Amino acid sequence: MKALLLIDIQNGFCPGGNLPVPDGDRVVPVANKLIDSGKYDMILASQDWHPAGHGSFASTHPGKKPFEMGMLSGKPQMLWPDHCVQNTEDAMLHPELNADGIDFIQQKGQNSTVDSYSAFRDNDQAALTGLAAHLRDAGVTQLDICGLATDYCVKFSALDAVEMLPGVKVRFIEDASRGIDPTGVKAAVDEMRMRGVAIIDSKEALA
Ligand code: VGL
Ligand code: ZN
Repeated sequence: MKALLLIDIQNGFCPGGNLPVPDGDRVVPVANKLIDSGKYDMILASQDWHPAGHGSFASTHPGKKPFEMGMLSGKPQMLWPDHCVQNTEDAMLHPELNADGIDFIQQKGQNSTVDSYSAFRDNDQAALTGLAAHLRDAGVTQLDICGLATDYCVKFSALDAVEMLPGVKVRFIEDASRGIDPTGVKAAVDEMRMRGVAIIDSKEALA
C-alpha cells in the first residue's frame, strides 16, 4: 500500500503568497505528475490552516517583525508573516495542483497557542492530527513525502512519519519540494537521511 503525502502546496507558500518559498510553485507540475502516475494507492495533502491572529504570526507579538524569534506558550518560536489564514485565498491549495486526484486533506495549525509544522502533530507533540492513525488503518507500507517547505513542514512531517509509523518506508522526493532557506534545506535533508528517510527524486518515485 503506497501513499503520497503532499505538504502545504498552498498559495501562501508560492510566489505571490504571504510566506513565499523561492520557486515554490515549481513543485506543482512535479506533484501533478506523481498524482497522475498511478503509482500510488492513496494520495493525501496537508493544508496549513491558521485562525486569524495565530500565535506564530509576528503581527500577534507587538514590536516583532517576521522572521525574528519570539516566544509562544513559553517556547522559542520563529515568527512568520500572517499566512494561510482559514478560508482565505492564501490558504487554498495551488490552483494548478490536481486536487481531483487527492483522496484526503489533513488540515493543521488551527490551535493559536502552538505551531504545527508536521502534518502529524503540533510542535509540542501534545496533540495529534489523526493522520498517523489514518495511514495505519489504511495499511500504508510506503509513504512518499514532498512539498513546501523542505526545511519546516516537509522535514517535520517526514521525521514524525518515521517515528510514528514504525515499519513504514518513508521517502522524501527532493525535486518535488522547495525550502525557505538554502542552509536550512541542506541541514533538513541531512537530518532526514540520518533518521532513516530515503532521499529520492521524482524519477525514482515514478520508476
Ligand atoms: C510552514 C512556516 C510556517 C511550512 C508553515 O509549510 O513549511 N512554514 N507555517
Ligand atoms: Zn504556518
